[in-house]
Amino acid sequence: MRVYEVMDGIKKYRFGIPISTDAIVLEGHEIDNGNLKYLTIESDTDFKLKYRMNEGDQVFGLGENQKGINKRGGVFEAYCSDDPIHTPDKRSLYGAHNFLMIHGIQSFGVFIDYPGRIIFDIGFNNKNELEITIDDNNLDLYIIDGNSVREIVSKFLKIIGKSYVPPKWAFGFQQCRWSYRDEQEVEEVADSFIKYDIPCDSIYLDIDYMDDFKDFTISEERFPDFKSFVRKVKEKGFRLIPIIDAGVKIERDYDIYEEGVRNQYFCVDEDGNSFTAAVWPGRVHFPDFLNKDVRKWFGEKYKLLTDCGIEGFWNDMNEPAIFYTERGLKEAIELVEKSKNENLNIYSFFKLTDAFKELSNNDKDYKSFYHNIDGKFVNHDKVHNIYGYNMTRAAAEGFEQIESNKRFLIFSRASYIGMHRYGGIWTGDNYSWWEHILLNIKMMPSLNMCGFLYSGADTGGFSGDANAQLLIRWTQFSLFTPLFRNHSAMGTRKQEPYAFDIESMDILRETIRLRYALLPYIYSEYMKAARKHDVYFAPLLFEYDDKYSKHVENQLLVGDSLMAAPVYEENAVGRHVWLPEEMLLWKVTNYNERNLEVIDRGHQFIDIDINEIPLFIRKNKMIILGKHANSVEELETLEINVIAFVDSRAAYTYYDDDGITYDFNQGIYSEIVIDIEKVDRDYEINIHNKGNKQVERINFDIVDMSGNITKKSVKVYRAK
Ligand code: MIG
Repeated sequence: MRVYEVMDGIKKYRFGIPISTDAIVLEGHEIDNGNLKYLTIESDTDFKLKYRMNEGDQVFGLGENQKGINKRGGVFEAYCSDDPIHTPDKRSLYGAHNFLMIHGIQSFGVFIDYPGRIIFDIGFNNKNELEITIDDNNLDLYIIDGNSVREIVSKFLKIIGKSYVPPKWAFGFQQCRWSYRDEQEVEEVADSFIKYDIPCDSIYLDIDYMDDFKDFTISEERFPDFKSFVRKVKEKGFRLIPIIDAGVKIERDYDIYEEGVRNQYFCVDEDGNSFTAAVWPGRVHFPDFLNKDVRKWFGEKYKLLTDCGIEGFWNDMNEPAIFYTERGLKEAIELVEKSKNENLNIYSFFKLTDAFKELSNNDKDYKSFYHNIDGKFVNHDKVHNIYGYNMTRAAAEGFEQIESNKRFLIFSRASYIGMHRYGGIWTGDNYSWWEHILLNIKMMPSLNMCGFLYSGADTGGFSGDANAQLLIRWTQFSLFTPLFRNHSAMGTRKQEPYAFDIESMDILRETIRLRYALLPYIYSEYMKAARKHDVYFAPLLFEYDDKYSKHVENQLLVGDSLMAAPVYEENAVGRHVWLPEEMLLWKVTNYNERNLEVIDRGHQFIDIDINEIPLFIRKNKMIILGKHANSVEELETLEINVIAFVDSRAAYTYYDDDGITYDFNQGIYSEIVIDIEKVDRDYEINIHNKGNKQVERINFDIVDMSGNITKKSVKVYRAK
């Protein structure tokens, strides 16, 4: 074992010869002291880390996973899985995010940088034991010290590098469905948003836009003149976002397939032949994204679509998902033949049905192919968790070649820490279940702790049928998530915001309008988090250390000023909220109205009708509000509004930039610092406009502890 100091308070322990994942951006230097303090490590051919948890210790992190924000009591497996049924017993979902924190008598963070399978037993087998097990002993272990979870997270976010930043329009509302199949269907969606006057920035193209599910092709039958169509839809105010799948169809004369074979760009089987599996198009090969030449080749292919005016993509099926392989199918069919005319009993019958259920995403298949990493052949199973990561990296590196200073929208289904620098993620195939709103709420801060800021769930649920109430409540939460997208599966009930009754549509319109009105705040908070190694969503305990705040899992801090307490239960007329201090409650039905109410510290039951969105503004904080528009680019921010809850003094830094380039990395952005101080019975307002943003006027609603509202309007002068 070799020990490195990565930065102050972070040590890396290197076991064996790990495969590089590029999760970490800081090298560090080797040191002598290998003291692992309170951890026990057993390592010869495999690896086991043990920690005896104290009573009351909490465990946070692990990104995209089931269960609570506090992971104690659970067992989890890092192995990117295409499993569309997210029931609480599932040990892995699409991402592998191996960072966790213990919060208790001793607080510290652990990151296991290892791209294969890892088991995290967090007091499942033995309630006080944390056990991390790997069937290998080549890995890097990072231990992160800090006095609070917030400090540990922020140190961790420093060593993994800054988050991906999407274009600002990607913070608008987005509409997806599997599938809007052809020009006519896409236009119908666009026209409906226009007709019903509901803001929306993008419409998605799922697999049916392709010709026979072939990556980087377009069905001529359904989209006869794609380029003009992209332009036409854009003129109506929408961007089209096509899907890209990991598997490349095996078909003679399909150029991507031919080039891949010719250059040996695909993963190979035991015999060195391109590995064959079946997904959408039937038989496919998998590009070997772990090979940088392959990344370059595949990344450049996105140009075929960007040349048609496309500015955003989603990368799917990149765990990679496998429907079946010939090996598996052959074995299953043989079993069917053998079972013909048999008197099947409980064992033989289940063996038969399991043979088919286990065809997809089978471990045997994942162990049967190889990557070429710098000339060395590595079994897929050992690097499974960085496959989707590198597909998305290929896309991001491609965009850099295509137009280096332009931000593209890109997000992925599979991921690993490190990928957050290249793109966002969505949380995969959830259901139209109320339980999945709550899961969505709990997952967001965990994802943020692992670096994934640009993320969100399929709002309204992917599988299953949503009713209007579920979609409304879900949208009322998703309006806070950076990726704000309604998506549903083939065969399910229509789920666009206008697909239900008029009253529900009116509520959804107001909800989406609130998102656009709040965008100055949402974008400002996102960008500050991305630039300063911080989170956007946090559990209450990041800011409050009273005994209840430590355990709240259904309220979240959104940026620095807001607390969200969404309704996630069917037919609820309100909900319980824990308030660690007085807060200003703004129940929004229409964001132009200011029905503001001070709520005392303590346990409160808040009435919340179906058309009400509760926003809690923290004490001595403020939010920035513009006016909605039907797309992000049309937002007007010459005049902005501030709602502030001021006991003594509140300050806010309102960040903005051009939203389309990376110029902010060169210091080209604006910050307006707003400072409100209570002086006698009045307020003194100071506005410091740094940078070149044009804001001419700020209108204030300042609320004091007794709920009295003071209105002010201040002219803003440009920076000299
Ligand atoms: O096996 O492209 O998660 O969002 O609509 C399903 C079709 C494949 C899975 C994605 C989902 C997408 C669907 N895809």
